[in-house]
Amino acid sequence: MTDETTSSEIVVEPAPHAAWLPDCALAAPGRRRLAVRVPDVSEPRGGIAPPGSDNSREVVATLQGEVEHATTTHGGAVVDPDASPDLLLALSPEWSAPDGGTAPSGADDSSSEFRLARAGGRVTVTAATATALLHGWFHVVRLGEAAFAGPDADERHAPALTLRVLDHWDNVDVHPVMGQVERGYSGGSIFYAEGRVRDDLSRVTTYARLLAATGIDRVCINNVNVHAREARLLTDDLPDVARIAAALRPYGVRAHLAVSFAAPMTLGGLPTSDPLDDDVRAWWRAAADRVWATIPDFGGFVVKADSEGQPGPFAYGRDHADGANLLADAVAPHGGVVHWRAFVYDHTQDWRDRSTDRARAAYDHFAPLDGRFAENVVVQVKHGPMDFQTREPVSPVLAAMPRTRLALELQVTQEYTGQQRHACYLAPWWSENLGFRPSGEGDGGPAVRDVVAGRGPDPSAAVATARGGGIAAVANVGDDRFWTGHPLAQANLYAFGRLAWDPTLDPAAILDEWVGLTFAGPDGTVDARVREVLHAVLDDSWRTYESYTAPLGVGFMVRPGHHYGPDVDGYEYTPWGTYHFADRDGIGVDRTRATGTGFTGQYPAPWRDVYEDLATCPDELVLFFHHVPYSHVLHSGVTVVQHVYDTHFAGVERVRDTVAAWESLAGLVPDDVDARVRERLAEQLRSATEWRDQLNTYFVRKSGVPDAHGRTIY
Ligand code: GCW
Repeated sequence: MTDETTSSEIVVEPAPHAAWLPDCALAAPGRRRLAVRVPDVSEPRGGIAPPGSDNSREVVATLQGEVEHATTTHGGAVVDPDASPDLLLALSPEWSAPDGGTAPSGADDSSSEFRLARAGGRVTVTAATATALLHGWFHVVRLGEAAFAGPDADERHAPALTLRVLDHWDNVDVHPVMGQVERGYSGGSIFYAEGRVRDDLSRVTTYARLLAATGIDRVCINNVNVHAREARLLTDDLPDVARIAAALRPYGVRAHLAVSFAAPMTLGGLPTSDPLDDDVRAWWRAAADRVWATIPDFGGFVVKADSEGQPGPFAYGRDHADGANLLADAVAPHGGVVHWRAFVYDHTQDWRDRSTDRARAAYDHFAPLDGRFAENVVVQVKHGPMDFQTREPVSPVLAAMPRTRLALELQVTQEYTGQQRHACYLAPWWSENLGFRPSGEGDGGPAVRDVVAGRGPDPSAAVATARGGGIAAVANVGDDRFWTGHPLAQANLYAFGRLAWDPTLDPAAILDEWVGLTFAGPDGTVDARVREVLHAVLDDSWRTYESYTAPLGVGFMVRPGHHYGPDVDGYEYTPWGTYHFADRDGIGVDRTRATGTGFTGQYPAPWRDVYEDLATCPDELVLFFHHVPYSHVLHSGVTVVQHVYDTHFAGVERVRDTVAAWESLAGLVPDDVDARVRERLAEQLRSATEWRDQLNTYFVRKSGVPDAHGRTIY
């Protein structure tokens, strides 16, 4: 604001949307008698407790504020803990979880555990740490009346996954191509504006509150593509990073930073970033010491190295274990963790070369390194071998490194799934990935959700003790009033948090919770029609999106660069390694051992054989693994080309049904939400129609095979 600004020019921004924590959602506990019992809290290190023992006054104060707010809003009261409250929230540092022994760096799930006991309609939540107690409070909020109804109970709740992280691809400076938030579809960054950390970070605290209500407790605050400006967050801008950490802290959320492997040179002036160089090691140690001196509860570093132009250990003839262990050594004295991404591949591939297969890259680089990573390194693996596509097989890396802490990486931001213009509820897709069993679907062996919890096939003792590497996801949040651009994309953020806490949850049940909270009326309940329509709109929306975009697991076919909308050959003759190889006879990528790239051989049995053989390869992945004629008959009984026509026509009809279903809610949902969703649905219908027509036209022209039903194709 300048001196000349007059009051008439002051623009009052509407408050951010309440998402899943509108006041109405607090009705059940808010109209009761609530109490918080807190022992004397010692305050080591200026009020910030060391990692794993976060009984800080700050989180306790947050909890007291939450309880106060709920009761003031809904007519209940905060009472003395000894006055028989309806809900007692008791912080009890000596209360320990049954399996609460010692855990190495980054493994703090026992400190996240809470107990919920109900006796005669009175509820007591007990936890050893303030953050766990806060999670217990939000658990009660989520249950609503059901928390107090029902038979007596005594339950323990702990997250299945120790490390639950959201990665923000936010830039400090607006990047000339990628903008303020890389692959962001929700406006600007909540952390940065005008080339620096925002002065007003109150929205970051509101964000932390939303995350705490889902169970997320770690956030990486900058893009893994670390540009020159962003690199300085590690050094010059540390005081500003500390302000962000302080804004997250009241809700028990810890900050992490993405760092550049070249930092010893670009920031430190050293002649090298060689991970085995003594000066480089000393530089990183000093950098980490400074970070933790400034932010004692800092979480750790995230690294994208030797990938898409980011610097890494390959420049020095070193491997990724050398690189990761360099940083691990620096953060270890502080209990820090290093998330090292396995997204390493050659992005300057020759499209003429059919022997190089991008899908193979992560396994080829990382599987041989199993057992060499330090215990505070988490290797973060994208769920699929390519790149967050609508459909891919599960990455074979997740089945290949039993002696390494592995994290599953998901993408909440909808880069390839409609960019928050299309309604696409991703929990069913994530759930499929989490439930995939490397040793075969039928055998009841460990699933991916077990692998990342340190309970995969034959984990090493170190991995089991650390309870694996957990889960991470690229966030979909910005400074948009609805947080996520499309108001219904909030459901994805909510669902990610809930699946990170309990990966066995049913996606439809998670959606039901989200609807119950987000659309709660004044009495805390939701109109049955609203509930029904939101399920109709979202439950199968990922499959609907799949049906009108790239078919049968082949992937991409998007506009290069921004990745929105159809462009079948957009990437076909580029260096990015994402091809479909369509010709007049057929389409798909031959990744078999017999005649193709051999990628199927990266899977353990039975998958290596299931995928290898056309007779057993699942339809939805057939073009990922095989190059087949258009006339190839799928297990579903139709040919590949007819499948393309059928699904694309049907997909657009389903979007039309979605629009009609949503419009039937007029007057039952808030006007601003309604208006924004309608605008997005109109674009989804336009875009789905464009996808249908381009895909169908491409296939009919390439193959010469007409649609069996004679529908319009151009
Ligand atoms: O999907 C690709 C994105 C890049 C991103 C990269 C990654 C941050 O198109 O924008 O870069 O993945 O995951 O590192």
